[in-house]
Parts: sequence; structure tokens; C-alpha cells
Amino acid sequence: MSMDDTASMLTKTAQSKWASWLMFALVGTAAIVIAALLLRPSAISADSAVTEHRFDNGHLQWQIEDYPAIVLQGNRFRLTLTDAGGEPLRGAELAIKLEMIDMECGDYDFRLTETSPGVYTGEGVPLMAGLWKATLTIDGDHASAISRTLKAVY
Ligand SMILES: [Cu+2]
Repeated sequence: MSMDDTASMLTKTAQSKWASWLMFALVGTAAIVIAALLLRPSAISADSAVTEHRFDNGHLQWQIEDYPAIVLQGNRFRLTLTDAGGEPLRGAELAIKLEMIDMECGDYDFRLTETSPGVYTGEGVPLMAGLWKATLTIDGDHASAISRTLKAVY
């Protein structure tokens, strides 16, 4: 075997090693990206029936009474708002938009009414089974809208 043959064999070995490292790196990167996508909180599970939120200096407890919500039925949402001093926040205008995550199958908008001081209820109707996002606006303030997810089933 000549020196040239040996040199060319060594080069080929180096190239194939490098190719397998590259393959390994690509497969590894793809696996990490897929794992990250699957582990996004919204991708694996919806929020629970009751969620807690802060707004301005106030506090909001957001409850969906029948949970998971039922498709094409009125599901009662019950929101309890307190101000910075912990007192019921009265006389607010609350509106909720339901929209499906990663789908264009139609939104559902509804308003809530104050049923006792600081407690607001309304009926949300998901149009399909799956994961929905609910966005609340208080007194029409879209810049400080509050969102949560919910699950809808048949
Ligand atoms: Cu949909």
C-alpha cells in the first residue's frame, strides 16, 4: 500500500466520522426541539377549574363551575374580583372571548353580570372539543387583558 493510499483512507475515515457526528448533532437538536414543543404547558394540559390572577393592584379568582367545559353548552364562569385593599370590586364591565388554540374554528364572546358584590357570572360556549383560550377584559381595557386556558369535551 502506498503512502498516498494510506493518506486517502485516513481522510475518508475522518470524513465519515465527521458525517456521523453531524448526524448525531442534527438528530439531537431535533429531539430537543420536539421535546421543548411537547413540554410547553399549553400543549400538554389546560389550566385547572380555578385559576388565580393579579391585575393592576387587584386580585381575580377565575372559576369554571362545570369542568371540563361541555361543547355547545352554556358553561358557567364565575369570577371574583377584589381591589388593592381586598374589598370586592364592584361595578366592573367584564367580557370574555373564547378562542381555540392553533385553530380558526370561530370565537365565542360573552359578557358577565355582577350577581353579588365583586362576583361576576356568565355562560361560555366552546364550539369544539379541545383546548381553548379565554381572554378577559375589564372595563374594555384590552392592553391589560387576562388569559387562561380551558378544556372542552363532548
Ligand atoms: Cu376548533
